[in-house]
Amino acid sequence: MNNKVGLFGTTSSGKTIYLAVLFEYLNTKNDSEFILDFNKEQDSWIYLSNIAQDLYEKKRLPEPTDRRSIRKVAFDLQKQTKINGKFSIKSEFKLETYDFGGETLLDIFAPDIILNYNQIPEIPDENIPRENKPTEHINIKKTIDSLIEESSSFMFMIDPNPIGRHKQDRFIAAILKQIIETNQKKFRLKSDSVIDNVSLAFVLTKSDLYPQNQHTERELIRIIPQSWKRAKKLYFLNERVKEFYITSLGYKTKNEITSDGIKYAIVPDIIEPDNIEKPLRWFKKQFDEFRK
Ligand SMILES: Nc1nc2c(ncn2[C@@H]2O[C@H](COP(=O)(O)OP(=O)(O)OP(=O)(O)O)[C@@H](O)[C@H]2O)c(=O)[nH]1
Ligand SMILES: [Mg+2]
Repeated sequence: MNNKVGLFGTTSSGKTIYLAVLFEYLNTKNDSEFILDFNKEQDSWIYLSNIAQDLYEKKRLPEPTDRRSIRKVAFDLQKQTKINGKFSIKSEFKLETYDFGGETLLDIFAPDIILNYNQIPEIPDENIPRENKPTEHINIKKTIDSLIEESSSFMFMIDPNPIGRHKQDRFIAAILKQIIETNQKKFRLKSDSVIDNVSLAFVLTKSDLYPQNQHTERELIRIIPQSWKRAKKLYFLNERVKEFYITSLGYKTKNEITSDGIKYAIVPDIIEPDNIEKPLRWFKKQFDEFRK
């Protein structure tokens, strides 16, 4: 089992904020289990530190991730251990994930949307604002295909309050379908066989919106019934599918609604994320177990 994690979620599910908050949290929290190391991944560092700075200092939410952008976000997660009174640092695993614009993913995976990936407009390089420029020009669909092919773990960011509920379920179900087909092909499995070497973390985001109601599994069955069934009952080992709930911005977040009914967060003075390390700890356990 390799340690590449694919991160997916529909637009506005909280992918970018999660990555930026995780970055800040792991860099500043001394009691955290993990230490971040960006050895050779300078671009990821620049990308995340800019978003984190906007969020923590200017209290500004990130813009929706650009349609044409796929940002590789890669870092080492290391662990500090104390042996005979001496601290030493050991690399635990390398996490390589991607920050996609959820709109782009919808274009590719949600069939009712008119635009398909061939039609994503190519915008001349000089018209892309500098700060939004992808680090490299890549074929988005191909990149997603190879991410699915190469990853052993997937993190699905599930919005409790999605812009379109059916769309979110269909979208996650479509990605799961591709994960299933890719792995069945790769390991020459029969079409009804269970895939035993893929881990799936379903992460219910924005738990500050429903602080009283943390029956995560029940919520997932309600919000993404098709996807949950496909993951939990049909194609994957039960112990390799797990649900989490997190808040990146924290329980003190106030939320407002725009005139067209879209909920958005007011960045609180103090950002106190909850549970954001849990999926990572679980992935680490999965990698360790598989190595044995
Ligand atoms: N209440 C609350 N709202 C959140 C939280 N995280 C994200 N949001 C809200 O969700 C919106 C989208 O978050 P992003 O991280 O930009 O979402 P994304 O998945 O990167 O979206 P795309 O880039 O469009 O695919 C934010 O503008 C916030 O209003 C959270 O922890 N709590
Ligand atoms: Mg984003």
